[in-house]
Amino acid sequence: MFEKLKSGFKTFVTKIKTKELNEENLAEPLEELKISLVKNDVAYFVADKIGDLVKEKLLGSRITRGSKVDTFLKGVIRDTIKEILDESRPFDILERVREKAEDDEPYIMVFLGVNGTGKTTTIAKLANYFKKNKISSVIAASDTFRAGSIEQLEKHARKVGVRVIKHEYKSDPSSVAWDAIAHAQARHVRVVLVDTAGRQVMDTNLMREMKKIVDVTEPDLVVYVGDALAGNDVVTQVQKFSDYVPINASILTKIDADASGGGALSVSFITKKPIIFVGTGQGYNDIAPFNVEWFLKKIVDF
Ligand SMILES: Nc1nc2c(ncn2[C@@H]2O[C@H](COP(=O)(O)OP(=O)(O)OP(=O)(O)O)[C@@H](O)[C@H]2O)c(=O)[nH]1
Ligand SMILES: [Mg+2]
Repeated sequence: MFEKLKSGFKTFVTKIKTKELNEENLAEPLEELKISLVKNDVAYFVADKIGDLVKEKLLGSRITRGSKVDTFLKGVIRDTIKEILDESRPFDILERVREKAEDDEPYIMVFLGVNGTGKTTTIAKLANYFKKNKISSVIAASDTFRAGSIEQLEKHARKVGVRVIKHEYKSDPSSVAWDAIAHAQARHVRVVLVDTAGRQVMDTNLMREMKKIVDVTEPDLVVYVGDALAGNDVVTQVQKFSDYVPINASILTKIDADASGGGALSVSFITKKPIIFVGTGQGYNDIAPFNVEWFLKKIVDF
């Protein structure tokens, strides 16, 4: 995962051999770096921003005599990525859940996204993750739209060992979510995970339905689930979904199959909201909390 993004940074570092850096000798390597970022799903203006930050940092400091050029360059890249991912946005889901639990209220999460991004699988993974952390959860089968969705969700839930609250197909997804919340409140279940149907932005009926789910449930967290393989499109999708509901966080799935890796940078920078988890495979344990150090290890560790 992320090999291509890493190789773009690596090429940049190997290209620069001198300690005497100036506008002139940086121009070409920087241009190449930007091109490689854009080719690997970093949105154009985010790539530009990265280029500017790297340049500013390189020109603004001197490489001391004893230090190696490549170590210095890697440090600059790390600092730049940290700035783009904005470390001021760390997010600890377990802590948030525990805070609500102190008031004996469930932590409500609604998962949204276009078709097939991995919402239902991610919910099963998170139910499993909470279970491992001794936190109870219940899932609302609020995708009452797609044929087979409820059975698919029940199958996952059975394997993970969590309860699903469901109604009939075609019933109102908000009312399913509402029942799941009532269930959680009555039984002191700590998290409600609301599965919703995949939808396209052009489908205004489904988009309005989504808004209703969020209005009715008043979730603690609205999570956009994006498929890393969709690259730059994920950014466009999140932005369009945000026209209807406030998105508080993202989860990027299928990063195990994503050699480019730029999506994470773009989504985080453009939404100004944290990426809280990444999906790393199809199994229930294939989910990892996303944080800056973890990401840096993948892309600047060469
Ligand atoms: N490799 C890989 N596959 C994943 C990951 N997450 C989900 N998938 C696969 O993606 C496919 C779609 O997953 P679903 O969870 O059904 O997606 P969805 O968003 O609920 O789909 P709809 O409800 O139809 O919109 C399944 O085959 C999953 O196994 C991941 O992190 N890595
Ligand atoms: Mg689904």
